[in-house]
Amino acid sequence: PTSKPLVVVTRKLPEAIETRMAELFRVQLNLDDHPFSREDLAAAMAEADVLVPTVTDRIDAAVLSQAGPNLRLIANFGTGVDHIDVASAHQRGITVTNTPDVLTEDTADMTMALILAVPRRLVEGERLLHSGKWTGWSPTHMLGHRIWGKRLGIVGMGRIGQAVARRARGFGMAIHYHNRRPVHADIEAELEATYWDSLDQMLARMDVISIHCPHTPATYHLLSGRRLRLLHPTAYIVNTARGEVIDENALVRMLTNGELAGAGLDVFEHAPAVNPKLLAMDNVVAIPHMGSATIEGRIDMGEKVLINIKTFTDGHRPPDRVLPNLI
Ligand code: 8YV
Repeated sequence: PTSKPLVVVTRKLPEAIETRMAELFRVQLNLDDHPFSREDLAAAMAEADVLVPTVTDRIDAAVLSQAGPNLRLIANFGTGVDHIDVASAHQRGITVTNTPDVLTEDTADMTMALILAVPRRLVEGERLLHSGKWTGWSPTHMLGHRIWGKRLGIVGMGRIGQAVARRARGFGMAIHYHNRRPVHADIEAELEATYWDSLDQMLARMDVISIHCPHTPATYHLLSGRRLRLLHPTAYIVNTARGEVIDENALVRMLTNGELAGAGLDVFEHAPAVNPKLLAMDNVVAIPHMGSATIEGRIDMGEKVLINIKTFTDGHRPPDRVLPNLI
């Protein structure tokens, strides 16, 4: 038989996944986990049969133009593919796959943690205790806002949005959502969710907004300055999707001016750069893209990558193909 395909992996993956990958394929691993430069990426593209990138690799048309004749599959380690020019890849006959489903529940958990943490001032309280300045309980000390009985507006009711809705219902929130289309009537009934065709109208009526749409040309700055101003000054905003969906400068301005109650952010428009103003605000909880960061989840993601590569290199259609017209 012909020699095994060469799989180039751009970041360090869980040990068990790398071991299995090395059994199945010829591999070029990144054992010290250095982020790939544009040159590293171009070299990998030129050599590989299969590339396994992550969200930290920008695979645009210029990088894709460096692809060698053997590159047939980009098996992304992650669900979001906004860092990959899927249409250009497709034109070059390169298949793209991702790792959906396995990180839905973990990301929804982290979202719920932020939905609780910001209104209830969890991190602020922890900082106070650590500072040694706590002088004891008082009836009016460190009061936050309850989330029970409040309206949660979900922007993007896909897998993660629905998983957040399920959790939020358990916490007594009323579920509202905006999506390109309403979800299936059974799901709407199960979640007692209210569909808003108009994002603007929904924003004006919510207590908490949580972002769960992908970043695409259509959702870039979907939460523009104009739309953010539709929110109540008492509203909170949470983003575990992609930083680019919110106009971050407008968000910072509004938080600074007290036009919003607070924000819980896992993602940033210019990550890993984070606007220092966000870090200085007590009513902002900012974490470094940890939404899906569980040991179990990373192994599940790696297994998905393995299955996608194996089915593809065996000549079959991989389960998690990303088609350009679906983005
Ligand atoms: C991953 C993510 O950590 O899957 C995604 O879209 O944003 C993260 O959960 C990252 O993408 C890995 O490439």
